[in-house]
Amino acid sequence: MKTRVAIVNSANENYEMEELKLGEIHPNEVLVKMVASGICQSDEGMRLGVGEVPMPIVLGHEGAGIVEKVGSGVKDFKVGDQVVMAYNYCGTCDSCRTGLPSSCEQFNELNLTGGARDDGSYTFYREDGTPVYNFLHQSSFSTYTISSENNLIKVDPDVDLRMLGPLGCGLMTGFGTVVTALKPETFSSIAIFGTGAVGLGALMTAKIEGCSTIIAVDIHDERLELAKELGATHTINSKTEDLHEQIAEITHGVGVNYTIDTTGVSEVMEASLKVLAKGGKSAPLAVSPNSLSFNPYMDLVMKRRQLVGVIMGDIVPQLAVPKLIEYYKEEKFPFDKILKYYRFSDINEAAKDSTTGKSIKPILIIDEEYRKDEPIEYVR
Ligand code: CXF
Ligand code: ZN
Repeated sequence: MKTRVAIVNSANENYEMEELKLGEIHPNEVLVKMVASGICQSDEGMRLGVGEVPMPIVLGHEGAGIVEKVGSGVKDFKVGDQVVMAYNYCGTCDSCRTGLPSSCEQFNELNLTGGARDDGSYTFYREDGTPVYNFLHQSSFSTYTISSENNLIKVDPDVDLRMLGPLGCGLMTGFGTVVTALKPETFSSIAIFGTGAVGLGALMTAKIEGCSTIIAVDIHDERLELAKELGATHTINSKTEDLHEQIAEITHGVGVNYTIDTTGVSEVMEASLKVLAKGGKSAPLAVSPNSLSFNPYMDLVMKRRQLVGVIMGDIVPQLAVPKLIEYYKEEKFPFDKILKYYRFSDINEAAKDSTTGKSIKPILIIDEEYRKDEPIEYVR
C-alpha cells in the first residue's frame, strides 16, 4: 500500500512530499488514515537536527485520524474508530504499570530510534526497499501511517478530529505538568514562561485547578493578550518590563509557588527558578540544548525549592485526552483559539509560521474530504 508523506531527508532540510510504501501491520499495530496533524516544536527540533533522530524520517506526532485496519492482536480498536495519537510505550515495565508510560523503560527504542521492530522490519519503505524512519511510532505527516495500539486514544464520533491532534502532545504536556507533576493547591500562584501551546495548555489548566494568581510571561504583546483571554490574571512582557520587579509586586515580595518554563532559553529557565517562593516548584519543559546554572545551597536548599523533570506531562494519554475534550465541551479549555489551519502541502510554510510566532499551533489538514460540508478556514 502507498502513502504520501512529508519527508525530511537530512538535518536542516525542508520537508519534501514523497510517495512511500507502507510495511506490514504487526499484531499490536493499527493502520490509520490521517485526517490532520499539529506541528509541535519538537518536530522542528528534530528536523533541525537538535534531537538527533535517524534520517530520512517522517516526522509528526500530533496526529488525528480514522482506523483503517487493525492487527490480529488488537482488541480495543476497530475499523472506523476516530483516534487521537500520542507516543508509544511497552505497557509492561514498572513505569507503565504505575501509570507513567512517558517514563517507559523502552521509551527511546519505541519512539526515537526510527521504528525498527524486533524482527528488523520498518513501517515505511522507499520503492527500492530502503527503509524510511518513523517518529514516536506515529509519523503523522503522512496520508496513512502504521501506529501501535498503545499510541491511540479513541474519541467520540461526534467530535471534529481536525482540531484534536495537539491534545496528544503539546496541550497534554501543559495539562499534565499542572495536574500531575506540580499539583498546585487552590489559591496558589503560578508563573508560565512562554505562551505557546504547552504554556497556554498549562495556563488554562491552572485556571481550572483554581490557582488564584496566574502570571503569563512572554516577549510578544499579542500572545500576552491571548493569555489574558485564556485565564492569566497578570501578564509580563519580559522584554519591556522588569520581570523580577513585576513578580515581586504581584506576589507581595513572596515569590511564586509554581513555575513552568517552555522556552528553553538559559536566562529564562534560571529566572523561572529564582522567582519561586520558599517551598516552590519549577518545571523546565523545553526540548532544548541549553543549560541553566544555579547554586544548590542558595537557590534550592535555603528556600526548600524543587526543580522537577516532567516528560509529556507525566500523564496517561488515554486518560488525559478524553478529559481535555470534556473540558473543551464545557468551555473550560478553549484551545480552538490557538489553532490555525494549513493544507498538508503547505507544511514548510506552516512550520515557518510556528517558528516566527505567526501561528501558535499550526494544524495540517491531511484529508481535505473529512467533513467537507463543515469547511474550515485556511491561513493561505
Ligand atoms: C518530546 C519529548 C522528548 C521526546 C520527543 C517528544 N515531547 C514533545 O514533543
Ligand atoms: Zn510534541
